Amino acid sequence: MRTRQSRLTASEYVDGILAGSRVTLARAITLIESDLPSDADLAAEVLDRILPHTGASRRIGISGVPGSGKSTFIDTLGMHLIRDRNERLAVLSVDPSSPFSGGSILGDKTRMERLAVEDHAFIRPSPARGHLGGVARRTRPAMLLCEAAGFRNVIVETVGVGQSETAVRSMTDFFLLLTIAGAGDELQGIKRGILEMVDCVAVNKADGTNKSNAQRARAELASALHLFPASLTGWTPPVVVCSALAGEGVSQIWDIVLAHHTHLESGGHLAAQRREQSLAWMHELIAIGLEDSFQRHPGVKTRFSEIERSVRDGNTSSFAAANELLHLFMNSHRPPSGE
Ligand SMILES: Nc1nc2c(ncn2[C@@H]2O[C@H](COP(=O)(O)OP(=O)(O)OP(=O)(O)O)[C@@H](O)[C@H]2O)c(=O)[nH]1
Ligand SMILES: [Mg+2]
Repeated sequence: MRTRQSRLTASEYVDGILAGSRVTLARAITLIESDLPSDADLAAEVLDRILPHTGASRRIGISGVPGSGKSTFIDTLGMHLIRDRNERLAVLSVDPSSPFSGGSILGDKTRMERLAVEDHAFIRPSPARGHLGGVARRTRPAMLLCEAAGFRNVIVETVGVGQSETAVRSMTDFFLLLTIAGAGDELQGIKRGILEMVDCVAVNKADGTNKSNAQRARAELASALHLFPASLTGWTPPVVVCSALAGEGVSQIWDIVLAHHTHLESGGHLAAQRREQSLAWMHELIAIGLEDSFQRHPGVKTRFSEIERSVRDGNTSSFAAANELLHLFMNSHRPPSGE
């Protein structure tokens, strides 16, 4: 584990990141992921100072159910970007499973074998550990650090469960859903809510005997998406097939990413969307901060399990219970002048 002495100063973090040092970048991400209250100020200062150097990258979210091929896809895409397009990319893998399994179900680095050893790629798992708002608190700042370190493309991978998708969607410019052809109903297993926020859907594993299934799934998804109201920016999400394993269709998907970026920029939507996202981020951080100090509040802590039990046993209404706890919390947070 990292020792206290090894902590850098804010300037050392900032200079290292801006100079493109991967080591400093990795350490800065560790700093912002820290739960230690003593790290919070330093983390905030580093973030503040690198902020003017962010914003130049394409921010891409990729989601899909476990096994849909996200890691394989990112590996193939990343290699294509590095080799054929002279790009550099950072990959942040959000793993909402970590609080429960104690490990990673993303198997992040292992399935990005080629990318993991590339100098022009930076791969980092982003634990969503326990906390609600792990993405807001850890992944989004990590993305900004990667941008400041000069990565012009940041890919945020999230497994298609829970709330992490919405959180990732709200920090990226382009949201790709990777899916696979199932047996029969292609819409099964894809939550409608996700289809409403995609910029592109790719049916992966369109290879071998699965090719025609994938084509059929593509057609079904395309007609389903057709029924959705047009997006505010006027972008129609394309539905395509690809094979991450065979490397087919991946370059075309990157062309879609670029076309979308141009589309957003030309209409002034990119800046507007990012401004809205920044604002939403602030709101979320406030909510998380409040929740956090509520949970840490000594008075609340003392009463919490007792009140929970009382609600479970039917002796106290949820309403009264919440009120009591909130009052406990707020009474010690009143401004000095009082009411
Ligand atoms: N045939 C075929 N298999 C693929 C393709 N892409 C991925 N796979 C296989 O599908 C399995 C899952 O791939 P991953 O890339 O690990 O999928 P993932 O979405 O990252 O999975 P999680 O991280 O567990 O959510 C692996 O065995 C891959 O080799 C593809 O295009 N065609
Ligand atoms: Mg994966």
